[in-house]
Amino acid sequence: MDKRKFLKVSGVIAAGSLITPFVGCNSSSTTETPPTTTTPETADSFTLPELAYPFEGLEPSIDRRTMEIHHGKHHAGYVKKLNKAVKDTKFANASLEKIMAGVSASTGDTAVRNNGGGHYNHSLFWSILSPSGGTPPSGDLADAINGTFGSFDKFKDAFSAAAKGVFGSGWAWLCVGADKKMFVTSTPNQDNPLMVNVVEKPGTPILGIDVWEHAYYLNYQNRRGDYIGNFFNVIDWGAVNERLKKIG
Ligand code: MN3
Repeated sequence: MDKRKFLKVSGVIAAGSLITPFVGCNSSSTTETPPTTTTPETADSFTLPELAYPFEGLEPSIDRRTMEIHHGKHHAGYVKKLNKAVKDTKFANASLEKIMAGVSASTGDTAVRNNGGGHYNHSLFWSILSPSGGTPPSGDLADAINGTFGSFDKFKDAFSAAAKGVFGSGWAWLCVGADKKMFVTSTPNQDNPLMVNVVEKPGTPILGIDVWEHAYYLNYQNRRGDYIGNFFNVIDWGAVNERLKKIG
């Protein structure tokens, strides 16, 4: 850099440094608080939903420590990574449902697929659990389950078998298909039946169980079957019925 150019550049820097204290003197609050104008592009679209019950509320079926880590670490991690993954992609500013419908099996979508699924699945999971759960379904939901599976016990067997049958990490689901028929299915990892480009049998999930080891290992270790059995003690069938009603 020649001397003349150097002086010109340093002159600009000097001018800039003179302006800053002047603004500070004029309005001290603007120098101490961060800018209030946050652009939508930099805002985190997805946030961790609060639980409607305390961490210990689902005991003894699901223990407090598992809930703390599962919600506060695992789910929070999916939310954080999802916000990062959608940035500057075709999924930026899309709803979670649109993202689920849009992800493909291509490697370019992997981060959005895994973390978007993680956020959707856990949000559903917390919402269908309740400390006062466990009372078997009634009304239209009971009729639909009985009509599809023959009885509530037969549904329970089918759902439990699907949950036990997940090899490694994944989820089992009670879904409603586009034909309005109920079915039980399972998905690996953080996939779910809303991912029409990914799963074999798409549908809208109304009940789901997380069978990743992080969902039960502290309390149940390798006894996944016991965890699945006790999961039925805390299912909020009213919340499941609300999800069924929304499908119409
Ligand atoms: Mn989980």
